[in-house]
Amino acid sequence: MNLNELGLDRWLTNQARNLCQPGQRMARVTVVHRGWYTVRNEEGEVTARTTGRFLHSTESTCDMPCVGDWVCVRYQDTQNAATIHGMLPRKSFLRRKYAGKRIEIQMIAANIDVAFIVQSCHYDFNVSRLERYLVMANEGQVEPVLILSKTDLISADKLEQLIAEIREAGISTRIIAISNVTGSGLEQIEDAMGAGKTYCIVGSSGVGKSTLINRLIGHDALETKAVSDSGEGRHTTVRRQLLALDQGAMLIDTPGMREVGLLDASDGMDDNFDDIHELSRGCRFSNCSHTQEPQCAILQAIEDGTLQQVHYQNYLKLKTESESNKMAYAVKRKKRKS
Ligand SMILES: Nc1nc2c(ncn2[C@@H]2O[C@H](COP(=O)(O)OP(=O)(O)OP(=O)(O)O)[C@@H](O)[C@H]2O)c(=O)[nH]1
Ligand SMILES: [Mg+2]
Ligand SMILES: [Zn+2]
Repeated sequence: MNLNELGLDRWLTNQARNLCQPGQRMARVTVVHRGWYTVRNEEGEVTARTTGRFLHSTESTCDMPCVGDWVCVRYQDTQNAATIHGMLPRKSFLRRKYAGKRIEIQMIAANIDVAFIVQSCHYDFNVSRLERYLVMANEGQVEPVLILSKTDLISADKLEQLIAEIREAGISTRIIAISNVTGSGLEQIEDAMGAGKTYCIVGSSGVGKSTLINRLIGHDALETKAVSDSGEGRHTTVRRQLLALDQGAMLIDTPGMREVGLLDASDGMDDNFDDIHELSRGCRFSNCSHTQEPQCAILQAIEDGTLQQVHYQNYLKLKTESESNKMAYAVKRKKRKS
């Protein structure tokens, strides 16, 4: 595979010009291990470690390479190991707040063209959670596509109902309904994928992300495991990994996410909730909190039934969460610096 087939484009090449020193070559991170990386270039994959100087130049976990990143590496004489000296700016990314109490940004993947956001029709389905993923994708300049998996476990009527629920929430994102068991919908996913483009699959544990990749690759490249009836996932996939398909696209498998916490995602919020954003221009007061003010266009729209209450509540919830995490993060970084 040449570097363009690995996803390198003109923008990234221009970035590399200022960054990669003589003797260094470009490579793409395909796996992040604890303390080391697998990187790939036109000749194949090798093990790589960051140099001390590179480590020293990083300020937060976000500055460390993640899967999908492009890095400047120096290959050792033997050609089977390399050192990472620099990292290119990211064209796009997926990131979230770490799960649990930790107030820190966790990178999921970088330089992604499309996020396949997978929810299972069976137990996992949740429109508010879908909206979180959409905010995450919008924030990182990644095009989202929704995948409803395990359609073999529900009736056609039920599937229609789920899709209607998504549309009623004002989500116009493309939806592909699939079954890894019957194979239905898989050709739509194949058609949606282009050579040299990178696709990242995200969603809860047990929804069939790795199974989908195996089906697209045509053999069991990734481990998958049955889930209990209640849908409790087992977190079978434990690392993010970039794989290349024969047809030329690249796919990143990710471990199931329990939480999609938002931290400083205001751009993603505006994009995803553009209906609310648009409506709010009609409020009488420019600083309207849309809770009790007179002549509030949002409250009016809810009353008229043109804006769904749940959609608006979710907006408020995500906005508050994103902003309060942002503040906590800023305080934490300030403390660390001093
Ligand atoms: N009925 C049905 N089962 C499926 C489908 N896709 C996957 N499964 C099953 O669901 C279970 C979980 O699949 P995985 O592919 O391991 O799920 P995952 O999303 O990769 O899970 P994590 O790696 O834990 O994040 C396996 O037993 C699969 O065989 C589907 O379309 N229909
Ligand atoms: Mg998996
Ligand atoms: Zn208002």
